[in-house]
Order: sequence, then C-alpha cells, then structure tokens
Amino acid sequence: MASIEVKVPDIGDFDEVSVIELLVKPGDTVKAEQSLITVESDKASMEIPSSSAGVVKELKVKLGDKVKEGSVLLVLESAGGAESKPAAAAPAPAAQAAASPPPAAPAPAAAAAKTGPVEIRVPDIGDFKDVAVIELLVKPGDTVKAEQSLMTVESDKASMEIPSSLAGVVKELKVKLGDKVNIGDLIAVLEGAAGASPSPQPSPQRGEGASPAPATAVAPAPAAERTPPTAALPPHEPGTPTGQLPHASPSVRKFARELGVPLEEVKGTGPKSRITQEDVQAFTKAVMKGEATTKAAGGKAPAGGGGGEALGLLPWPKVDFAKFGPVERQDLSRIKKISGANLHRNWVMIPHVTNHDDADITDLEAFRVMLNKENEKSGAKVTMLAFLIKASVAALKKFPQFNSSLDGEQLVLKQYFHIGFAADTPNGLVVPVIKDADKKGVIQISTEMGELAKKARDGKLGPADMSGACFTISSLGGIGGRYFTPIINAPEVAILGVCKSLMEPVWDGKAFQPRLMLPLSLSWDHRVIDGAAAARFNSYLGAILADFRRTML
Ligand code: CAO
Repeated sequence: MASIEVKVPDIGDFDEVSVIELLVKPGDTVKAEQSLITVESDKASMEIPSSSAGVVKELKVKLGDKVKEGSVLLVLESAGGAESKPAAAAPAPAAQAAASPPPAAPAPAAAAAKTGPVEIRVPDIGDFKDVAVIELLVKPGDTVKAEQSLMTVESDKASMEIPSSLAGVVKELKVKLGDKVNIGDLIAVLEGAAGASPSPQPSPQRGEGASPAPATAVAPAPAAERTPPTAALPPHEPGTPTGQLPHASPSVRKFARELGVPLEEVKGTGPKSRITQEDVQAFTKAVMKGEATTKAAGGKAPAGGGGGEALGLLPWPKVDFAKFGPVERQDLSRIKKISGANLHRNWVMIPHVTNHDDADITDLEAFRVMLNKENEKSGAKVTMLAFLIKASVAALKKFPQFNSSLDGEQLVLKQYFHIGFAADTPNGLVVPVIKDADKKGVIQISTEMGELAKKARDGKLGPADMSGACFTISSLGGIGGRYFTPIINAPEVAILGVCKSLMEPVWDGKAFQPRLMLPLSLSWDHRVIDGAAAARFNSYLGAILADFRRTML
C-alpha cells in the first residue's frame, strides 16, 4: 500500500479556480482518470480527474476552496503502489491539452479593429475539436463589450464561454445552436468595433488572465496582421463520466448561485437537458409563487392539482377507468376548483392539530326549542349554529391568539369578530361571513345566516359576503357523523368543526344521566397556538355551551 497525493494538474491560464463539487469522499475507490472534483472559473468549469487508481484516504479540499496547479486535492491509498503516479507526473487530459502547442496563428486584430467590420473567430480551445455551440449569448444588433461572452461551447466534460476581444455591435452571427466549431472558425461579425482588448501575447502558457482568452478578432485584413490565438481554459476529457454536475454553463451556474437556486433541482430544457438561464428564472418564479419549494426548504408545495413529482412522490396514478367499467367525466365546478386550490394550500402549509371534545348542550337545546316555540308565529328560527357563533366569540375574546393571523414574523391580533360558516351548496363549499357577531344577538345571527345560506345556494354570494372572517365554524350537525378534522381557512389560525349532537349517558358522580352531547373538533395552527391553549379553548367553549351565563362572568 502506498499513499500518494493527487494534485491539480496544469490547468493552463487559470491561476485560481473554485472547487464547486466534490465527486468522491474518503473510502471511495477511484479508477485512474475518474473525476475527483469540479472546479470553476468565471467562464468555465471542468472536472479534475485522478491520475491513479486507489482508495480515497483523505480529502484535502472542501467546497469553495480555491485551488491552482499543484494544489493537493486528496490522498489516495494505492493498491498497486509503484505504478501510481501523481497527476503532475502523469498529466491528465487537461494537462495534455495545456501542453499542446498553440495552433498556427491567426493575425492580430486590435490594431485593425477600429475600421470596418471585424470577424470574431474561435480562439485556441486546446485539444478540443468539434465542440458544440450550446448557447448563444448575443444576437445581431446587440452591443458587446470587450471580454463579453458571445457563446458557450461544450465538449463531453467541459463547457466554456467564448468572449469577444473587442467592443462593438454584433452585425451578424455566423454560428447557430448545435453547430460544431473548431479553432479559427468564424463566430460573428462586429461593426464599429473599438476599444479592443490588448492583444493577448502569445506565450507558452497561452495568454493571460483567469478566463478563456477572448475570441480572436480578425479584421478582414492581410494575414500578416493577425495575432496568434491565445488559449482558452484547457479542459480535459477523462474516460469515466460522473454525470453528477447539473448540466449548465458557468454563467448559468453563477446566476443560479446568486439567486440561491439549487441547480440539481432545476429541470433543463436546453439541448441535452441543459439548464438554461430561463430554466433558472422559471424555477425561481415557481418558488416565489409557492408552486414549488427547494428540497432544502423541506419539500415542495405545489399549487392545487400540482403533481406529486415536485414533492419527490410518485406521480399521480393514471388509470384508464373505462377498462374496468362504464364511467362519466364531469368538469370540476368553478367553486370546487377555487376552494380545492385553497384547501390544498392550507392543508400543506399549515401545521394542523385537531382537538376533539364534547359539549353538554342539553339545557341550551331546551332553551333553543323553547325560543323557537315562542317565535313560531314570527317564523324566526334560532339555530344551534347561531349559539355556536356567539359561544365562539366569547372564547375568541378570552383567547385572543385564536382571533389572529400570521404576517411574517408578526401576529396580527384582531379586535373585531367576524365569523365564517361553511355552507354546502350544489356547486361546492363556500364560507359566508357574519360580520361583527359580537354585536349581534342569536336571533339576528340566525336570520342573517339563513339569508346568507340562501344566497350561497343560489350562487349569489358576493366577495364582500365571504371576506374578513376571523374564525370559521363548519357544522355537519344537520347531517351526521361524530368528529372530523376541518382544514383551517387561511389566514385564520383555527376552525371549529361541529357534528351531530347525541343523547349520551354521562356520569354525574352518583349516576349516569342522559345528556345531549355535541361533538366539537377544533383544528388549530401549531405555529401560533399550543396544545394546552387549544384544550383550554375547547373546554371554555364547552362550558359556555353548557351554560351561557358564563359569558357574563
Ligand atoms: N346536532 C344535531 N342536530 C343539528 C345540529 C347538531 N349539531 N345542527 C343542526 N341540527 C339540526 C337542526 O336543528 C335542523 O333540525 P330541524 O330542521 O329539526 O330544526 C337540521 O339539523 C338541519 O339543520 P341545517 O343544517 O339546515 O341548519 P344549520 O343551521 O345547522 O346549518 C348550514 C346551516 C348552512 C351551515 C348548513 O345547511 C350546511 O350547509 N352545513 C354543511 C356545512 C359543511 O358542508 N361543512 C363541511 C365543510 S368541510 O367540507
């Protein structure tokens, strides 16, 4: 067993590059030529391969580190020992690229650039032949600065942007997406070119600066005036593909980093599923609209009807139901579509907890029946729901955090008491609102509820009828059932579900007594309310329903 240090090979002009991805970890077995890390400059990214096979003993770099030729990347335990050589001694393809002599020189351009149109050509891109144009970063009519990137080219393993050596206006683009280009190929014609960057000096190290050399500018001028091309970043073509780095150009990576977008979560729509700047923008928009969140944010929250793929779940099953028997398809009603999307958001975004309890409404129901008898002639019917609204107002007054909404890191405590009630209509669920329920008696509340419920059934509720609620009651008491888990109607922080009251035997300390018990289900937002407060709220509500005189205390 021999320990060997794997170092950054010759990476051409690049002084310092950032480590943007670690492709191996201690304990991994790597083959010779297998990519170890990905590094990136302003303009290009590339993978650095291992010069030897072995087991990774220790990583000497971490994400964000700056490395340059000769920096130690990791220590390998080499099983073969002697046959392994450090990268510097056995140049990786990158190093080989850097070592190849610059191709025959096109002419210098700077001097001639100020007059007439200027041709911009592909500079020395090392060993790379037939690299594909995967992104055009300018179009005819664009004004470009010297050093501004004109296009991105890509080989199997590296991508790089080709900058312009001159400032000017793009008159004509001579390449299109998917074209294969080589050193010296014409990229574009610039007009009014001026401010040429200093002619890169030919040198064994291929020019200066930490970015690929500017595309060679060639004025249609005598060949003698041409300058030797300078080197682009010499990428490598290691034999073992790793495929771990999202497929995107350095400028798109930089853009994504600036926005904090995790590129590995972005779906590329470019050639070969390449991630474009538009893909990053679309991803950002989706997150802003709440249609997606990053994995780091705890998963996705797709809008109503969103696919489970965004949550990392299996896609929704697609079944041809007609295979199993006759079916009929119906479009969802407008109300169902709207309420569905809202319910979905609320269910996903609010950490719900539901407390169940029972309220003894024996005396209250007797009172209600008596009232209704008294008012038989006038036709004004008092409903249990009206009492529940009044009781809820009393509980909201006692526990003000239930009458609040979250606004960022603040709680908005409301000093008004507007109570929504869920109403079942042929077209779906709606929630009309009884405004200022604290200022109204149960008879008035019952009358208003009857009017609003009729409007709801007739599809005549206006936005004003359905807005401003502080707390909602969903009553299934007229239908049946015992308990359920109502979904909070955001931005409210709690909702009360009510089911059908039943006569039950209740132990009074001496004997079982028949009592009319009303099942209550209170769902609350755990970001705002604690379990103990919820239990107290329910218990207080029950006490009021058992004896309304308590509201006077
Ligand atoms: N226990 C026992 N009986 C009850 C009761 C309860 N908790 N609540 C109501 N009842 C009785 C009423 O007294 C009435 O009986 P009578 O006709 O003998 O007087 C009967 O049930 C029907 O009441 P109702 O439902 O018409 O009236 P309401 O005031 O209770 O409710 C409204 C009005 C609009 C809320 C209701 O019609 C409705 O739409 N409920 C459905 C709400 C809903 O869909 N919630 C689920 C939302 S989540 O999908």
